[in-house]
Amino acid sequence: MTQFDPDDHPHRRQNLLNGKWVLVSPHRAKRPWQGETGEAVQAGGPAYDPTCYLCPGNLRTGGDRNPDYAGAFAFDNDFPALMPDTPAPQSADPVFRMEAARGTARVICYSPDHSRTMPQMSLPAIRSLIDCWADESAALAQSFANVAVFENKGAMMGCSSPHPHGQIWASDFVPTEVADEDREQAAWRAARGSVLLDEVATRELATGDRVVEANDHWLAVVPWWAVWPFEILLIARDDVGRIEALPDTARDALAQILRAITRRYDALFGTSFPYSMGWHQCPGGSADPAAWRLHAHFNPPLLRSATVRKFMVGFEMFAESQRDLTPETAAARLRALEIEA
Ligand code: H2U
Ligand code: ZN
Repeated sequence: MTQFDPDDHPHRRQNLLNGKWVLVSPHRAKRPWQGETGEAVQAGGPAYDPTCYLCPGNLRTGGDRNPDYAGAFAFDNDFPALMPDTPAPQSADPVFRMEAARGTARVICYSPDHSRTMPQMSLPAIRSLIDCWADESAALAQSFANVAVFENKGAMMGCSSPHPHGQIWASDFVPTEVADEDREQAAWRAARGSVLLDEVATRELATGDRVVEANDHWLAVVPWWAVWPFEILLIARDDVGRIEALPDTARDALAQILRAITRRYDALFGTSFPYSMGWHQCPGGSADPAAWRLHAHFNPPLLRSATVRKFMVGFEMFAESQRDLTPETAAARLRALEIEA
């Protein structure tokens, strides 16, 4: 029997944040690199688009007019998935289970500039977005158990407009992914007495194998358990569980690392890199708020070029997530790119 080699032999890794496993099949990544290039999506174009629903001064589909905003700007989604005053369903059937779902949805324009996505925004402009996230998160937490801050970027990820924007869905229930992470982080602290993501950060910094970017307040890694080819986990190094708890210094450092991460992404395949990004923060009614560490997930679909994406089908859909490229190789490729600081 030959000795186990993580770069060659199929193995499984566990995501300690949600308990799920991923199958890593690294030998498959050794098949020849085709260097395939498709039609890359380039950012840019005019700073103002008179037909855009999100540009300053324009009319939205719901009939409201956007103000002449200067920094980040948040408004109530004209087509919210959740509403605060929905009646509760009545169902006692154990087969057809349902429960009430109430909440609210907001849209955040990242900047008045239609043409710039995060990697092209200035650091003060990204800081304005971070402050907007924090203010929205604090205000919505007054009324709702969970505040989900996220961004769909690029048409490939279902983003509906090139104008840089994200969303917030606040709910009176704790959604599945957050509930899983709440359970697993609480269980880790109960068993080991430490904060799970603090342990992860310490180890990742020590080995460096999966580190993409780091500063005094943040660490960006392709996590040990990454499912998407170039997935990134952005971990707060301060002991904070929520966005609004971030001190000024951590917010400035966050602007810096967000820009660096997204610049690396754009540089990887020479395209405006699509992803879905979401923050995870301690929900109301958490099993153990002290076990939480604020973090963001970047789940990008691209695998080999600006157009060749990873499909979560077949084995991934019916059995378990699977990847060919190891997280270590993905991190090394992202790290090796030349970007402007
Ligand atoms: P996505 O690009 O991630 O779909 O986000 C855009 C959101 O903006 C979407 O939820 C809302 C859509 O409902 N929207 C408005 O609320 N008003 C508009 O005029 C356009 C889009
Ligand atoms: Zn616009």
